[in-house]
Amino acid sequence: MIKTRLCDLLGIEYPILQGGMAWAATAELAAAVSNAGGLGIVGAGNLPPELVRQQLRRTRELTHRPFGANVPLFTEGVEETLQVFIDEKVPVVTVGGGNAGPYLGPLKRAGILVIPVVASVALARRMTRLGVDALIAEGMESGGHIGDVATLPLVPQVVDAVNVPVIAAGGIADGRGLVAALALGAVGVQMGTRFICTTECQAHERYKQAIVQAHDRATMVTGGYFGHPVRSIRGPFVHRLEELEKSGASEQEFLSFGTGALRTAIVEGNIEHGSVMAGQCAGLVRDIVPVKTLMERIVAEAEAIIRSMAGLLKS
Ligand code: TUI
Repeated sequence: MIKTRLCDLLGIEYPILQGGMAWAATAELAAAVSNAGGLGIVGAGNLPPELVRQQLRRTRELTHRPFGANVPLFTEGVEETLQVFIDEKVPVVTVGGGNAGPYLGPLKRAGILVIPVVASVALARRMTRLGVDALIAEGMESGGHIGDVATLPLVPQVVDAVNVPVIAAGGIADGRGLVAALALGAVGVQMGTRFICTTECQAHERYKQAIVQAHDRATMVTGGYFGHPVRSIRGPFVHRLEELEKSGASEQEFLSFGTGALRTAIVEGNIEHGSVMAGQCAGLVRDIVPVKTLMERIVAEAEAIIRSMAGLLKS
């Protein structure tokens, strides 16, 4: 059994969080992850507040265990969404995509555990000074909106810089990734891409298949020129974005082309005209399994690795 202080902090069995992916991280997925001993997280990005409330209530119906909610700070109406988290007494809130500083006070006063996502040591330090409960250090191997430092160097630098528990994210999809994260000083992992390929995830079958069929170099980053780098699986939509970027399109033109594209791919299954956001670990994902099977597999693999590594120590 792998236990870390993250398990005590969050009241969970395994040190595994599920990323709060907009449109993909619904109540069904979050509850399945929490019921399997991890921390399921409802993704509220781009959802109207009433739908967020409904999703949170549905999660509570499906699990009695702790769960979380996530909203990217760059989304419209973020304050309203955070108020719904407070009203619905969500136990844990993760926030990424910017500086969470201005939003921490109300969440903390409501007794919520707040875990910002950071992509740099500087922001990690700033967040810690403001009194966060833990941090997610997310490397640029991740899908969707990313920073520019990879997980392997980012996590230990954040661990060295702060005195709160650090959760590693980006490029992690199996027991090997979990052990690697613990070796870097993290107290647990957050996985997004891997959890899309589960039976409980409501993403369209074509989106899941795009991940299963992806190889090591299947993803690419667009939007870096405009300061909004996003990683997704290569395809017609991403190549059009790349052309727009190269042709010197305005930021407005670029962003309007992308609006709604994630929903188009995840909900409608239109992976030609939609944005198939996924991390570099898509190449490691080979099957679609129930969440419980996946969690047990990851933990068993990690335990076996830790045991076998102990054998490397020769006296
Ligand atoms: O938030 C994410 N990843 C996401 S959110 C998302 S939703 C969406 N995207 C596009 C269109 C519509 C919906 C898809 N992927 N990850 C957390 C994350 N945060 N990654 C990187 C960061 C980050 C980057 C810079 C956090 C803070 C930051 O700080 C800037 C500063 O002020 O220092």
